Amino acid sequence: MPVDPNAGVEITAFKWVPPFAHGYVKDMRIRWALEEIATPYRERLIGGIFEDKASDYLVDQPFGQVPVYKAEGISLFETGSILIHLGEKDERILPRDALGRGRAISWMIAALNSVEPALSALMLVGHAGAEKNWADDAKNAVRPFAENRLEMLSNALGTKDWLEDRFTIGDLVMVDVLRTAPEDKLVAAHDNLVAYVERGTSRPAFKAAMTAQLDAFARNNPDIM
Ligand SMILES: N[C@@H](CCC(=O)N[C@@H](CS)C(=O)NCC(=O)O)C(=O)O
Repeated sequence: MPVDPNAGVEITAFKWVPPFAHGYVKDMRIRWALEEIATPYRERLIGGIFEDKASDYLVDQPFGQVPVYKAEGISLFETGSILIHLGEKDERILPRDALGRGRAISWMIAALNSVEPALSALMLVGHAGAEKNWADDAKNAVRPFAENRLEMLSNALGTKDWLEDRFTIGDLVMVDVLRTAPEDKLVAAHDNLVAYVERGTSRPAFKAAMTAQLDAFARNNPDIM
């Protein structure tokens, strides 16, 4: 279990988020990667998701978001950038050969840039449009876009265990994106994607990361857990 208050690596996370977000805040992706490479880290917990962020935090993360990663005099924001950095340190999550490395990064960017936006659009319409008369029209407009992305992803994965020939940061982010899909029937329409998410979230490193995020909320919000 690599959470260690004396560790040289620091990541930021929120002290509090609404219960529906427990286990889904994006520091999960960094916790998961650090577990995969057995690297201890300490947590720096910042104000809750709806609180104003201290202006000094904006130096570390210009948008006031989590996570931020700090170690060895380096401060990084954006999960994708942090994951490449960690991958460069440890081949367990990023192959050393140029092709393998490039393909893993391609898949990670595909997860962040091609798949997640389609799912986020649907989720945002769902939240913003709750009980509004335009919500169904908006969802109907956005949903085929998300469905198409998942269909193409399912075809690319085929019968493989992982997107390439082994687990990489590309799978780590893709699995995390898919498990947060806003509507059950989206991923569930593809047996291979369901199995892929199950495969990823069954990894001991994912489970340890989940435990660590939930523990941090429980420790800091004992009254509302
Ligand atoms: N593109 C950023 C997104 C990070 C992100 O969305 N963080 C959320 C928590 S899951 C956050 O901090 N939300 C609060 C906000 O945007 O003000 C990354 O990948 O690091």
